[in-house]
Amino acid sequence: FFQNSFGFPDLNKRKSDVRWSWLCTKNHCEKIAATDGTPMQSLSTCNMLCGESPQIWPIPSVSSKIGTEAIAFRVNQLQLQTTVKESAFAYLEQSFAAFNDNVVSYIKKHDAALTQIRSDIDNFLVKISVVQANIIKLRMNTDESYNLTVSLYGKNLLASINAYTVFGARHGLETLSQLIWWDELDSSGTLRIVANAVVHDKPLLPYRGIMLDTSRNFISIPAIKRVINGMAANKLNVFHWHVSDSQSFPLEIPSVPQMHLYGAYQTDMVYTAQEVAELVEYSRLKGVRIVIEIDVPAHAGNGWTWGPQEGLGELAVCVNAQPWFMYCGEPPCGQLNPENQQVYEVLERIYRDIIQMTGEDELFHIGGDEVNLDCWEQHLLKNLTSTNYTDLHNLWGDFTLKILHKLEKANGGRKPPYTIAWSSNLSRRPYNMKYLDKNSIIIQTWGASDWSETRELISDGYKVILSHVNAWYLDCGFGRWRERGEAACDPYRPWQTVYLHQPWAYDPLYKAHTIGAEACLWSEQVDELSLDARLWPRAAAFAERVWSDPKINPDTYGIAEDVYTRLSVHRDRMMSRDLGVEALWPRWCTQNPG
Ligand code: CP6
Repeated sequence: FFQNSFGFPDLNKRKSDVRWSWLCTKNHCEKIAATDGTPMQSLSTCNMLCGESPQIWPIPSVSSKIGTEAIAFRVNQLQLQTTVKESAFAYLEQSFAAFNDNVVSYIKKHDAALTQIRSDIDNFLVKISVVQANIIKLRMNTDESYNLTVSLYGKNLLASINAYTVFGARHGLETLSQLIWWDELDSSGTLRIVANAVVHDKPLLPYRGIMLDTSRNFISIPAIKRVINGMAANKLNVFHWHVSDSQSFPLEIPSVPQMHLYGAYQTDMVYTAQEVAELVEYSRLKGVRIVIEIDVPAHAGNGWTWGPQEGLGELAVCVNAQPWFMYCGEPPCGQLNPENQQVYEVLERIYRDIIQMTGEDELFHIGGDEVNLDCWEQHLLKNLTSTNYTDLHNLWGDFTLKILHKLEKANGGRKPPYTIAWSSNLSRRPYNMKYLDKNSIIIQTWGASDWSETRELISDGYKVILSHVNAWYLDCGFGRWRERGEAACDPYRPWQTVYLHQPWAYDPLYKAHTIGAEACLWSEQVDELSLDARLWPRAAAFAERVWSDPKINPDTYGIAEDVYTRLSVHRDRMMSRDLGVEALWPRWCTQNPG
């Protein structure tokens, strides 16, 4: 595998191969004829993998041994066997149905595949055992590890998955689906699986998230379901839903209907509480939990403008303030009014409804980023008589303590065990110690990894979720265009940048305090047209980093040879599951594996 200085296969080194014609399936190619007249090779059914084995993504972190013999089978031979009962059984049944759908999606010639009768085996049993069958809700301490073995006993193929929880078992089924492929070289095409495999696998981090912003541009529930499907295919497990911002508030809060009535872009750009509850269940079955963030006190404008009309006074201030860059990170401005007690009452209702929708998850996100103190200074305090604050960070800190109290009330008098807040000036010294309890508040840091922010937090004893802007922000760059308030995708961070970011390499302290990592997609410049391609394959690259954390090899620009092969096969696999995934390179590179 040759690379030139662009980390790309070296075209010159491959010229000699171009004289061959190739017949390619997803996983391998055969040379069939040379342009110089060399006779055609026989095209007999390829019962062995031709040079490559199935490609697992993310790569198993403990060990994997994959055999080379390939067995033809039919979908209707797949059978689930488990002694697990009741709700865990219902979970496994549905995971198995999803697994079955994934396998069916690989079939290219449906007519042929459904009527074909040839199979190398008599049956294909998938045997699943789960130790802790009472756990059907994902938590930070949920064991997601699994062991998978595939073995052939005469004409019986057995895939065994052993896991502690149904969530580990579901990951095992994902891996099993990656040991299966469509073999086009067979006369009418067939599904194949390796006859032998042993995989031991477990994640590096318990929190492996994707954040999606649905405020700047609305993203429909079917599109969000595709995001969840992609997450499941990559063993990611937290969907952080940045549902509202100053631009729009598309979420129905049943006890405060004004929020979406005033805040949604259009009446059909609303997520009903019912739809959200269904999405939470849909996601649970795919091993993903949902964390909804209502960003406050900053990033709040539309949806918060109804106070005066309804007798509650100004809930948000400096909405649409000009010039915007004096008062907020991006237009339109808007920040909650900390002096209006109604703000806290409304927030308590919002929190109660969200906790209900998300099934009382142990994670809760309170936002807290990019507060602009000049907004409060200019648009609020000058009109007030009681300005006891000489340093407005303390006003911000008190606001935060009050909303944390409301959150606790809304959660039945208990603090959510993991309350997440964005890193900000409040999470920096000296304010962090005073306002953010390091035992219950997790800080999601987004400052670049070489900034002092994350390190300072860790040395102050905070647990962190890492979403560093310079690598794991999948939106459009932090360059000169954003600084000018312009929308432009420059610089675009390619999947390699995402893949090579390994913050725990900067400092040994990072590893012990990092409980999660998240790739963030802000939606100023994305809607459903480009959502999939903006996310994939980059979020897949992220997934391998936070599940397996493979070694970074400086000799190959950090990216080992197998990464290209595995990721391009994974891309094809995701595409057959109806996800849009951006191309990695010319198809020629896939068809001419070195
Ligand atoms: N919106 C919100 C944003 C950003 C943040 N919060 C953001 C800031 C800088 C960059 C990208 C996104 N658009 N609510 C920061 C957490 Cl480069």
